[in-house]
Amino acid sequence: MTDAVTNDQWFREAVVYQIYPRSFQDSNGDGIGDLRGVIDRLDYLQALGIDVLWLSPIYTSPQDDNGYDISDYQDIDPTFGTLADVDELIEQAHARGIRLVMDLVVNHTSDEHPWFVESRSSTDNPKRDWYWWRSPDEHGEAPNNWESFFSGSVWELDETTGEYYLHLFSRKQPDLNWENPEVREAVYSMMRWWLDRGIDGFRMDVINMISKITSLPEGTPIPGNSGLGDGTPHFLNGPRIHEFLQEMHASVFEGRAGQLLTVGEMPGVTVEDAILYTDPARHEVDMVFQFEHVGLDHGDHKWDRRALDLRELKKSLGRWQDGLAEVGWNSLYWNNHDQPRAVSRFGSDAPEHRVASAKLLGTVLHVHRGTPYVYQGEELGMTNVPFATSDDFSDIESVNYYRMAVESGSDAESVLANLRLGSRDNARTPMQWDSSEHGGFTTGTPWFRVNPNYTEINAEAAVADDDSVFHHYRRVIELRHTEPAVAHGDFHMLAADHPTLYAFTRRHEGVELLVVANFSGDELSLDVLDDVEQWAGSTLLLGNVGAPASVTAPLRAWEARVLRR
Ligand code: TEU
Ligand code: CA
Repeated sequence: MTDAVTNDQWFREAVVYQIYPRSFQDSNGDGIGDLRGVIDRLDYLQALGIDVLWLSPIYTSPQDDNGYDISDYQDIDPTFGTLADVDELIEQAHARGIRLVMDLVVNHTSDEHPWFVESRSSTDNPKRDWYWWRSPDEHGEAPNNWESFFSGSVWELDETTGEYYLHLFSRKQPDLNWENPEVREAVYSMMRWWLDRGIDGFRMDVINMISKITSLPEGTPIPGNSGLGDGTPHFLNGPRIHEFLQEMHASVFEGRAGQLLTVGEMPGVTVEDAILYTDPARHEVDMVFQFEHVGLDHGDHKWDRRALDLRELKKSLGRWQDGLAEVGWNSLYWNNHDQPRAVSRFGSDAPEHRVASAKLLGTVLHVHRGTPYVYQGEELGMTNVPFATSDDFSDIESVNYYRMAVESGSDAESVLANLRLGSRDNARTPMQWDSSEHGGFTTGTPWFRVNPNYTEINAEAAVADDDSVFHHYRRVIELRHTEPAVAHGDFHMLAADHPTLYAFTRRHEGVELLVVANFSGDELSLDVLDDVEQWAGSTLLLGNVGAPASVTAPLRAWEARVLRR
């Protein structure tokens, strides 16, 4: 830790690794990853050099959305293990200098959570107001036209009382009513309970959706979408969101010893919002996950995919770097359990380019200013999956989209093509540990088929090969720990208009770093940079395709270099 970092900004030098427990490592042969499996792989994570582990949800859940539908916040789903396993994981992680961050899913619960079971039982139940109940409109239909993130209306008619409840995600994920102070206190007390148990913070699921405009106004109609509309302006970054987050901070985090981490997942967040959310003086969250750069290859709707223009990517990420330069802090990610695989999306998964482009992506991302996140398998250059038919998909979002799109007359083949590019299932196939059956993920039948390329792309092979994507990630993570300019330097984008060169500098206390990366399979001269000759005598800190002829020589296919002077 350098003097430049105050104790509560420790995360500037940290790298986070995300585990999707269901797909990480099965330990008991039931085909589903579990906590024992995570504990068994801690040495692997320590070798990679990460500082923080973020676990996707492991709480009791009907698994309608793979655990993002929680029916008991203070117990563990038997699929994953027990509370005693979590205690052991905390202890074993801490023993290796790794902090543990848990997923916090409190925009909604499962419909099987006792709170909702009570709430739906009658209109005068004390917990009725814990969720969003509304009478049918004057035509006996849903209270408004909002479209759910998982297709269809956000409203579900409940037979018991003849009223509708709101669910922004699946009908098994009813939204909690944060207007009710009892709801907020129940959540805060649950969070305190987890921190008391020894965890080191929370990744807060869709946390910028908890404050809604309480009149729930109609959304702007979505063309061709059977009467549904876009409700997002009425629940993203809503009127009381900052108040709620400050209250949470005061009630849960204030005065706690230790180095905690809070990251808010915030679809639709702007740079201006993020400055407010992450300004340390405002006591809301340490950083946010923003979605701008992962929306650049979407058309009007998530499922209309279009080619990514590198200039757009640089413009977007560059704006976030500039916007949070003085106040606040960025999260940096290409991948998580909701996104297709980075190497297939931003790099190239063609056999001749996969390794180089995966390393390039790691280099570029990790040398930005912000806290980088590695999603399981990214450090191996795991790719998208060759899904053949609609039956190969598992995720509720993909399955619903396919059904609805085909029902409403879309061509099944083009729907499938969109799914192959954009489905969250690309990220959710099991971790590829070795070349044995099912990639060493399970001795039983895996809940989801392993990507057939596991025979070549797997952790055992990568750890044994000093030139692998794994060791490159290890080196770039180490760079954040050893080179203060990576964690603390300023950021300056270069050649913003160039279609294939990603180049920027970082400056800190008399040291300057230059990152140059060739996002193409063609050779690329660095002459497009104004003063490239000034870097001729600089040191090559990190490269990805073997020693270059000189530090300023033309970049080979998918080559990236980090120079220091
Ligand atoms: O995701 C929130 C979210 O808005 C999207 O990333 C979502 O995955 C999808 O792209 C909608 O089109 C979070 C979780 O990360 C996700 O896994 C959950 O399904 C969702 O919230 C509900 O809890
Ligand atoms: Ca298991």
